[in-house]
Amino acid sequence: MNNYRMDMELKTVLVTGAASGIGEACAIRFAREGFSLILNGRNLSRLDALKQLLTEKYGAKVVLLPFDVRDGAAARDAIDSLPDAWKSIDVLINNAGLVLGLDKEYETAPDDWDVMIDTNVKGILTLTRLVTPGMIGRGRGHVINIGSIAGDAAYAGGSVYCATKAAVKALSDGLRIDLVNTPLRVTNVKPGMVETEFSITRFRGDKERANKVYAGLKPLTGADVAEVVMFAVSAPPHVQIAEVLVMPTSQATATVVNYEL
Ligand code: NDP
Ligand code: 8X3
Repeated sequence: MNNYRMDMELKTVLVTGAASGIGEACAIRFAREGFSLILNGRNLSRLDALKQLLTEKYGAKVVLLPFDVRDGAAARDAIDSLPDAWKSIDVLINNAGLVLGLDKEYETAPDDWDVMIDTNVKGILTLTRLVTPGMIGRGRGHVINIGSIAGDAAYAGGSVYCATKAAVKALSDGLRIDLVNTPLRVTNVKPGMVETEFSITRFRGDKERANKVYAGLKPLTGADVAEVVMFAVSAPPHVQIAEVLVMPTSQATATVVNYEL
């Protein structure tokens, strides 16, 4: 997997939710490959620290674009504010996303529906709407949506989150159809269990409960997922990796996991 044949026309990547987890790992992976990086997130101090690391360690060019992906106007203003040299975004990684709680569908708080749907679904739509037309105009580009195994089948306590990730599959498939007469590519990367801050957010800051999710197995890391993203982006231009389901070896479905390793 390390022998990358990079299409050197792809030079600038925008990663949403880059301050931690899979997004941060993608930023590091793309910096290693020589990309210029536009990093979105909400935690400016974390983004600043990541920018410093990427600049010092990889000599990467980095622009920080802090905004909440749920805020369409802020997203538009942020993209408009990019210096001309940075406006040619070649790879869009729609990664920002989250789950809140493990509640039954009829007990999930409507405010939580809104946060998950607005971030995981409308956030992707917003960025895709802002960035894809430029890609079409330039005749090159790749949209990576970070979906989930949760989009393939619902699990107990996951109704709303699973619905958002099923929506990510539909949005990815629909966009691929809409772009079929262009050189652009669309990839839906669907990870299983990845140890990031995902479960800490799910359990509203309860790290002990979050740690138990991954105890007794070897979960994926953000870097494992970033490697899959890079594989898709570095495929020859005529090869479109449409969808990838990637999970730990000790996981078979969202709910069938061997905790004895
Ligand atoms: P993390 O919690 O580590 O990272 C999520 C990132 O998204 C955070 O940096 C967070 O920033 C950011 N984010 C959340 N909401 C917004 C917002 N409204 N605007 C901008 N940034 C936002 O978790 P992961 O890295 O695991 O999650 C990344 C993606 O991977 C998500 O889409 C998730 O659904 C998906 N995924 C994760 C799996 C896992 O097991 N971990 C498995 C399958 C898919 P902030 O600190 O500001 O909240
Ligand atoms: C994250 C994977 O199965 O915990 O999308 O929902 S799962």
